[in-house]
Amino acid sequence: MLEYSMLYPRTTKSRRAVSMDGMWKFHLDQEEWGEEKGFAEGIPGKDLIPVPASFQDFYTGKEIREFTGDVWYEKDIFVPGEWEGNKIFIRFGAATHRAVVFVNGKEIASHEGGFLPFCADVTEHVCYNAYNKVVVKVNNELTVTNIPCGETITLPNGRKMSKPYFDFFNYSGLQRSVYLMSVPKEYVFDFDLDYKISGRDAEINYSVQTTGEHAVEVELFDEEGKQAALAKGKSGVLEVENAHLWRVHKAYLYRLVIRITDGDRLLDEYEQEIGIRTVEIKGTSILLNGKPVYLKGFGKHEDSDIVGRGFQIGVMKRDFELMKWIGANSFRTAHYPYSEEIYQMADREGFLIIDEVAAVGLFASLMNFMEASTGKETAFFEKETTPLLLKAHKRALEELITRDKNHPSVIAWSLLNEPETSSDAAVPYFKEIFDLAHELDVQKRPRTFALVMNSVPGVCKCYPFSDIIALNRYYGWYVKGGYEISEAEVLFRKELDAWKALNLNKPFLFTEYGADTMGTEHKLPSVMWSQEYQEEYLNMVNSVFDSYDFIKGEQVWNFADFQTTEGILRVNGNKKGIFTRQRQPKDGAYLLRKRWKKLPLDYKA
Ligand code: GCB
Repeated sequence: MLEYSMLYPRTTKSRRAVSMDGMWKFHLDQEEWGEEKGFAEGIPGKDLIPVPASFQDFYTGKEIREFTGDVWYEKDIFVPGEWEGNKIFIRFGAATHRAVVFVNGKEIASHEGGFLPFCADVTEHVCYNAYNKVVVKVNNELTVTNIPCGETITLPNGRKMSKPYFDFFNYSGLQRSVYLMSVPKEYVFDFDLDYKISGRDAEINYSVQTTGEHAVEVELFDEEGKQAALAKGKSGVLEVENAHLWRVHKAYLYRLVIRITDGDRLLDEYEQEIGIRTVEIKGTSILLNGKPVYLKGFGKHEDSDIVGRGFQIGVMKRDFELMKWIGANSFRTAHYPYSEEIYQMADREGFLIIDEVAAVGLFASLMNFMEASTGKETAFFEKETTPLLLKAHKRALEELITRDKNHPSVIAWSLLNEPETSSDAAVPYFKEIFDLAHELDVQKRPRTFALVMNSVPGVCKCYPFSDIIALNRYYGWYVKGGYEISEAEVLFRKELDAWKALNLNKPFLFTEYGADTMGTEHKLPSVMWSQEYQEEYLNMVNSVFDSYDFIKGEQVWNFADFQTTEGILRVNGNKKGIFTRQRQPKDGAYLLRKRWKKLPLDYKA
């Protein structure tokens, strides 16, 4: 069991959550002497930086943008006297990729993994009714023993540099909100929900974990604020008559209130919006509330100008408006768990999420997606360090499922992106990961992983683990692009025919396909990188999708242009966006809009 609660921080009758977002003191530890120089007690300099944000794109010096190593953050926080007697936590939405937290000079907590929350229990270390110094050391080095995978090299000038095994910039820092929290000694730690729909009614099987033994009650309110169900006990059933189901683009959210009581006394209260819906795979269908859905949408990134991967509430709003405009109903959180606020918004807007853990770069190559296109085979899982990677991966998966399991929008778990799947050593690794996801999720949501170009029938040893077969394919871009596109189509269909021949009786989904396109480039006749070519490419793949009944969804790569490491393959970033990085449409957006507005939700049912 996790040692701290993953519940989203909220102020309720019994809890307080105070935002620590804003300007923090900031210092890059170029000399690597932070510990020795006592930064834990206070960092040097006067530089201030916003939290949440990636630190990289604010400054004008390249050595800051490319900095690899430890960066230090500091903030003084006032802890109210009336909180004494409660548990006091500092909760980080994420610290990329690892962090150590110090309070008043003392090391309190550390966390590995850059895209999931953690809490530092500071109860015994703060001074009440006084300011307390919070210092955080954040490290952004990439390794092959943690996810996402990559390397850290040292240049001849002595500077370290990140070499990601993945195609997005290694943005880092305190990229999500930080909260100071007060919760009662006996508090709601976690809860699970599972749904059963029978006719017009629904049953919610629940179980609540608390840190004590007092009585628990659970109450459900509808959108009008009327009580819809009430149950007592740490586990039980909420019976909801005439249940309003959570549906695609027609989300109905109930408010679940969990209380711990001691007679008439309220010990703790926690609440969260939930949606009643079921998810199931039957044959080649993805069923939501028993009805088939066809997924239309995107692989995304958390990425925008200036703040990098930092959570930006305005960018989130714009992204949802664009996704609605274009007729999308789903997205994959490529290639890491996103900020919690994005899942809350998807719950509200009725979007379907394939929730991905940060297991990307599990392929021995600096550009896995490129080398895999050439058919290169590697044995990533045969390294001596693989057991360490597996441990970190399992831990991240546990945190992910614990954090996100109660979002109605989350309909599937993506457990890896483009791993190596051709060696025997991959198989036991996959088994552990897939079994763990099943064990942790009471709803037993479908599990998947995104298959790289060379993971094809006859080569891939791991697709049998997937409940949904998710393909990342670039016929017409990395394979036979431009004037050779007609051959790309032939090869594409040939591969799909080979999958079809296997008769897997499972849904297939395209989790990636796309063509780099400069938002500024028009060319008649088309050339690769022009907007005209993106349209030609999309028309080709769409006609392939329409020819196979077992393909139950299309998520184009990518929603928007995004930053990557510089290099000869990328023009200041990956340009496969249907929208620019500034969230304006390229021509392909209008093409997809026309298609997606027309395709019914139960397309190919
Ligand atoms: C992929 C990767 C994604 C890349 C994309 C591309 O297969 O999963 O991270 O950005 O290809 O554009 O090459």
